[in-house]
Amino acid sequence: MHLSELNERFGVAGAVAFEQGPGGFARAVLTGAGGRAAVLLYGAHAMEFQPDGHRPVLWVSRRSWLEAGKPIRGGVPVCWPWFGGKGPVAGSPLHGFARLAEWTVESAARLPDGRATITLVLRSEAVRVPQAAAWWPHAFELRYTVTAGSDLTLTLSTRNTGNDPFTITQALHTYFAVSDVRSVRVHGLEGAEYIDTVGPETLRRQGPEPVAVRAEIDNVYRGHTGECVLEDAPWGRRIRVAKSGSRSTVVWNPWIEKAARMPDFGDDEWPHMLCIETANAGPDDAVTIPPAGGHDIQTHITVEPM
Ligand code: TA6
Repeated sequence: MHLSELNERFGVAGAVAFEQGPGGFARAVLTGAGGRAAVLLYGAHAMEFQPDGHRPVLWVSRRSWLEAGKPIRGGVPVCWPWFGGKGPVAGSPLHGFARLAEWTVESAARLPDGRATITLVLRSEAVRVPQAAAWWPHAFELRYTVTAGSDLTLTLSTRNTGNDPFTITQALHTYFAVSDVRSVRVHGLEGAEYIDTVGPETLRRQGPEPVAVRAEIDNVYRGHTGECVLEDAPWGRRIRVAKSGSRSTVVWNPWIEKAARMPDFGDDEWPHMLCIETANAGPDDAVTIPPAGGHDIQTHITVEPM
């Protein structure tokens, strides 16, 4: 749908507007009371969130691909119907295909509390990602609601519209902008069991201290349903990451060598981001959805001064 038609059908004066975004992708700009956000229709990819009076909250690589069919490095990738490289067949894309698909707008509004909201939809019959139906021969309907004000709420609803159950893993793979990843701490994971996926997968347990980053980190905290707090003292802010419908949290920073190996990640960018991902990363927390059943996963991001 062209931008003019999107604005005519779904635009909300002062709250929701559609414009051409990076890479030429159509994007919705949400202007709520207390903050703004931007989300591409491509991949339902949230690219920006900025509460009034704060620095940008999401990070996007300056080297990110911005082409249909390629993943965007940064923002909030919607990882579905599988997390990581656990696709059903060899060669299926990392973190699933929902982030590679063109979503459509279902509704947009200004809420009574002043937040701006948009709901995007992806139905199995409308997926134009080559081979998606071969990777994932199930009928489904996804709804993704982005609501922005001084906080940001992202909700991914999966519905099984077919006749057989299917099992998903998933993540809202949020890339947070930080002053310097070596100076931040992540609270809320103390004592949690996690799989360290750097090198051979190793089961470990977080001590009583908050998570600090001193090297490449790629931890899948299992059975974790609570809130994380990203404390960024140099920038004088705390970012709260609350969630629901998620039983794992992933913390990732590629550090020096891995960043240098990634063509869509600037060699000098690794100190400025940290992923805290609201996930069901599997296999212990994979979600089986029966016909006509559904599952919602939500992340709720708020920023406060330290
Ligand atoms: O969530 C961590 C991770 O699986 C890392 O191992 C790394 O591969 C990263 O995701 C890549 O995520 P992206 O969404 O940028 O493709």
